[in-house]
Amino acid sequence: MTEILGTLDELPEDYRQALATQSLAPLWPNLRELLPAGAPKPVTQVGHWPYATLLPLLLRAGELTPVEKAERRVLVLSDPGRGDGAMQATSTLYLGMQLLLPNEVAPSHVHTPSAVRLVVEGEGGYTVVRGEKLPMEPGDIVLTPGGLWHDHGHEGDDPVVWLDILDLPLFVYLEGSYANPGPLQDQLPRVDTSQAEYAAAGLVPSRTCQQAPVYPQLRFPWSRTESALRALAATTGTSAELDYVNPETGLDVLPTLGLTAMYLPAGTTLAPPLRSTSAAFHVVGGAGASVINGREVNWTDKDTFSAPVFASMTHTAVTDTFLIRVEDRPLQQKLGFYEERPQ
Ligand code: 1HN
Repeated sequence: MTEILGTLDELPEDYRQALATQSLAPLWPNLRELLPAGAPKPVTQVGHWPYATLLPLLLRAGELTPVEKAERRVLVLSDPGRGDGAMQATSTLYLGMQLLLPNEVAPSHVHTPSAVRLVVEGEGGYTVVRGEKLPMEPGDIVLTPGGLWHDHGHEGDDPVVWLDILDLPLFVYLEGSYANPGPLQDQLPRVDTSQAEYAAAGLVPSRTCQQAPVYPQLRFPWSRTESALRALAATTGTSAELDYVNPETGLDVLPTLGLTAMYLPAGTTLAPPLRSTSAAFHVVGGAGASVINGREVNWTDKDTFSAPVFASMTHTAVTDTFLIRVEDRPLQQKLGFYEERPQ
């Protein structure tokens, strides 16, 4: 693969024209671009969205646009590598910061992409999925897998903000992205039953004939995640990472997206392997710095940052830090090409 391939401008103009009029194109001038040697050449660049600068702009959206006119009031975290206004943060990850004000309702709909809600701040918000009300508190993860109806509401007194993480770019690329609107769901007389059903790791409800639902747990409260991380770290005296999994199968919580909670005690540095996935990180709490492909990102509480595929990374916690990482690893593993390489 070292030989120089022919370029487009070596071809006679009349031939190029003839190809174009027949909707044809020569492969060889584009082959190296399509298949770079040894590793992909990502378009995605490192992104960093400090919450302190994002929040005032999001609150302004709350003044400018009522939720009725927005359906979802969101500022998209747009990949600097793709130019202004890209509706994605990486090749596969859509990230958006959503604002819901007290008493507002974001109407019910269902769509093909899957979503993760990571609650950033505010009390009293909730999401209803398949009729079940799921409370949203800071740090909580709430899933709305593709094909499940969902709407949001807010019973508290202050703005609620959460980070939406979707596999939307993938569905757009597949020409498979669409939604249907519907009436607000009737709410079941119970709130997030999964907290009782999966109260302890290794224990699941007994079932005789009935099969477990495909998505048995849609909410992962931060209080439980934090205590599990602290307990694990206490056994080793170092950092800890926990993957969010389906409690019935042990597999990733969504078909395309993998979620990991990370605890880095003050002073810890992590240097993970290079991974073939792009990634997004949200700072649930703490402060520190990451160096991603040579770029230093100084992050603090509630910031979000992103990394392209095969990025070299170190994360250093200045204060005790909790991060949530999202990757498209489950998708890549299904396609059979997920890879890790030493730094
Ligand atoms: C969506 O369904 C929500 O339900 C938020 O809150 C953001 C961005 C793109 C496509 C669907 C929501 C979204 C979205």
